[in-house]
Amino acid sequence: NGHGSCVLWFTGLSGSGKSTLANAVSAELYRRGMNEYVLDGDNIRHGLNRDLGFSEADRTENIRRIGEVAKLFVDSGMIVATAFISPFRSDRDQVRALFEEGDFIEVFVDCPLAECERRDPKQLYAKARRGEIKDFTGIDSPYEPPVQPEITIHTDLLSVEKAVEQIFVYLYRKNII
Ligand code: GGZ
Repeated sequence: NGHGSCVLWFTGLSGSGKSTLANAVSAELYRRGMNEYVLDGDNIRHGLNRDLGFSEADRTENIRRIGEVAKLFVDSGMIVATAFISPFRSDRDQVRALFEEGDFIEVFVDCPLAECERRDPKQLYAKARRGEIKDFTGIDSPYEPPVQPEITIHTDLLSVEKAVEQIFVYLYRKNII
């Protein structure tokens, strides 16, 4: 769009590293004096979207609203990083359609389920396996990986620093920063 704003749309399983990466990229952008912001569960699911749960319909509405908010940020000239599972390909494609070509950058945070489950920082996978949480992504709710993401990050193989570098290489190459 010529003024260096875009959305970095991180998608991947719970525990794959979306929030960690979104926050690390955002911190580096800030360090370089750029206008950046992170949308994640903390500031969206606890606020604007606190009426939504994890049914298929609620996830779709969650992503739709986040897409609209991300668009407002991009219109205002910011680089916005979003960190949501966004498990459904059609939902992500509908968000993509809100943006000009090149402004929507889908970042697939590709980490094997087994590794996410091994990390399990909040013990949510363990709860899902015991049936204490229903419709948990990767266990009894689907995750549809992107077909042609702009960026794929293998967080089981890369340090956070290397992953951030990979994203910055992309942003440079596309003249966004
Ligand atoms: C997936 C769930 C669920 C279910 C609660 N399925 O690891 P977390 O805790 O911090 O990240 C997960 C977060 C997912 O919310 P999103 O808004 O990203 O999901 S979506 O894009 O699908 O709408 C997890 C927690 O919420 N969580 N229940 N059933 N994740």
